[in-house]
Amino acid sequence: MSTSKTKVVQWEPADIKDELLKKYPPKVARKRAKQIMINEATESEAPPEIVANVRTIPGIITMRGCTYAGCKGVIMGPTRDIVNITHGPIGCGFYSWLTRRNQTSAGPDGENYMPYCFSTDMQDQDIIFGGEKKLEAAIQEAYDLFHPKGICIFSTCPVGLIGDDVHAVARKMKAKFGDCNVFAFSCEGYKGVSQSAGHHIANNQVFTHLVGENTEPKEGEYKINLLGEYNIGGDGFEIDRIFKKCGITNLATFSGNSTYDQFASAQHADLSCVMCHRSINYVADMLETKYGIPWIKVNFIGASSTAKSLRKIGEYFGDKKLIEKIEAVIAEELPGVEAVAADVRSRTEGKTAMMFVGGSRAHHYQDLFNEMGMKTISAGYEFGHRDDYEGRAVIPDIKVDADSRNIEEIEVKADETLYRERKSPEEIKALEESGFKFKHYDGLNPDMDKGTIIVDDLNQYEAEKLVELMKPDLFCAGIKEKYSIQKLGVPMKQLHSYDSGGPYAGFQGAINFYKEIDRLVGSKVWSYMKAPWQEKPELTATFVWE
Ligand code: CFM
Repeated sequence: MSTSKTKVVQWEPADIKDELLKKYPPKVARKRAKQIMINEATESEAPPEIVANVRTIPGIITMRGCTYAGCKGVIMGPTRDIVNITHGPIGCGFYSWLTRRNQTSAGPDGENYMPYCFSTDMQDQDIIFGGEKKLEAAIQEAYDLFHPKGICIFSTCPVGLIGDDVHAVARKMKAKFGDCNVFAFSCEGYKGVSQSAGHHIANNQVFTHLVGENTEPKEGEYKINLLGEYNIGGDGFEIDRIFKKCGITNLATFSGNSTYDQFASAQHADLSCVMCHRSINYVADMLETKYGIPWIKVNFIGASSTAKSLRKIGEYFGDKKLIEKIEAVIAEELPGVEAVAADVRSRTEGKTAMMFVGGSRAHHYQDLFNEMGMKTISAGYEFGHRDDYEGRAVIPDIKVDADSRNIEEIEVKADETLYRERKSPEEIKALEESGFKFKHYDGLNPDMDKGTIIVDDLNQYEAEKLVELMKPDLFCAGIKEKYSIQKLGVPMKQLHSYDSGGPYAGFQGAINFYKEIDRLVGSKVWSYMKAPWQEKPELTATFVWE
């Protein structure tokens, strides 16, 4: 494998696809071919169909995580004042303990259980005789020690296999305590094809057991909820700083730096702003159906996207005072960001990046790279669905398979007492006629150039092959990919945990990002490195027959 950084220009996208598939047995190649596409989408044409959100082929080293990770780690993990108990062997709890860099502020009450790792630590005998008693004891112990507002129970794979009824235990304990909301999640790791199923399971339960509980009205002007922002590396702090400056009241973030009460009060907001639609768009729909809160898509990754999203919020409320304030904030913040962008651009212009992250960042981060003059030549999601690639309009055409049917869709209807119309149908219509889009997001494909390579559920082998063939100046993914990519001589940036950096959202975040990427793509250190097997590529061995 070459570590030279010269670009290989002779590769056509179709050749690259063939190269990626060449090593596979025919059946595997046929399956993967439907998840590797040469982008043909343009803004005017419908993007071609991609196969997404299907099981990873056994034997392939996927980048994906499990359903438990999506439920416990992603959605519920960032809420500080709920005790999250993993019901299962200790490894699941341990490896989901503070590994996602979702930051939190302990708040004035200091009620913060995030530094703790709660687990029932199941042993062989619990698997054989059942773990419900142990779970009950763990819930009791957590209650006695902390008296939290809420306790959540997360099922790991063995719990589903042996059939412990976690929901019955939760109901029993909730009734016993009277002042602590206990509920459980059937989020066994194998439950869905990826962590995406875990998001859905978590959000359904939060919506059923928590949202709407606090009926006391909330103070503040221009009340919104921010859905799908998880405060990785402090992103949520930066977004909240900007909201505050604009005079926008963010009642509840789902779920970065959130509290029990934020979820419980979310129905008081007048607008839901959806950041990572992959993990939560159905909650925005449910909030609208049940409480009458309209929703819009926002993106605070990238300075221009941040400005655009703020303006969209201003337009929705339609209040002159807010619109002027937002313009003043943009006028104050943007020039500083643009100055840094212009400076780094002199070095980063024309450089290339690849991005294989989760279910929304592989799209959102392209805005930041565009601002630096960098091109994304290949990208994809680990667990995105077709709408994340092709846009929300394809949702009615998405085939429901056995795996997606496995994840409950909850039915909601307008709440008799809490439903309140935020805008009249005429007001909504007038906004839409002026080009304002509710409930809408575009996919990744139409935003990428023709001929770029889009790969769903990229795996270890394909990642290395892509890097070897296309030699990007930067590769973005997660910790599992980091070192193998660096060993190929290419700088690697983690876009899940941000390595140790961040925030990258909002205006200040964009500055952080430009500077860091400038340093990374300007550094030659990885290309000087040779792994031992690159110097002596072959190990020889012989069979000894006796
Ligand atoms: Fe949404 Fe996320 Fe993402 Fe996601 Fe994630 Fe994450 Fe992600 Mo890692 S909720 S889909 S499950 S933006 S943990 S904060 S970085 S894969 S792209």
